[in-house]
Amino acid sequence: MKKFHVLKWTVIFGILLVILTACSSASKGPTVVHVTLSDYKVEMDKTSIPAGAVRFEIKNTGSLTHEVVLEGEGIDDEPFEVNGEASEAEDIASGADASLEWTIDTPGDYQLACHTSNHYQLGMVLPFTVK
Ligand SMILES: [Cu+2]
Repeated sequence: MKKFHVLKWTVIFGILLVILTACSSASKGPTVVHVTLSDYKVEMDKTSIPAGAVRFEIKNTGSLTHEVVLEGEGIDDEPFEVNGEASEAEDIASGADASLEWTIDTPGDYQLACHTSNHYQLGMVLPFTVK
C-alpha cells in the first residue's frame, strides 16, 4: 500500500512538473527593451539582457528621422542578416514608433546605433550586454 502511494505521488509530481515547464516556456516571450531615440541620442531601459529572443520597442522623440541598427559593439553599420532580413529598423519618422525583433544567441557586447547621415558620429550609439 505504501509503495503504491509513493509511486502515485511520483507520477502526479512528474505530471505537474511537465505542465509547469510547458507553461513557463510558453509564457516566456522575448525580452522587451524600450528604446528612445532623440536627436543624436539612443536610450534603453535595460543595457543587460539574457541571450535569446529580444524585442526592441522603439520611439523616436527627436525632430529628425532616425533608424536603429543592431550590431556588434564598435561596428559601423553592419547589421546581422538572417534569411535576407537585417537586424535594423529603418526610416523611423519623428514621433513614430517601430519595433525590431531579433534572436541574439551569442552572449557578448552589442550596440544599437543610428547610421542615418552622420548621427553615429554625433553619438547616436548605445552599447549593451547579452549574457
Ligand atoms: Cu539618427
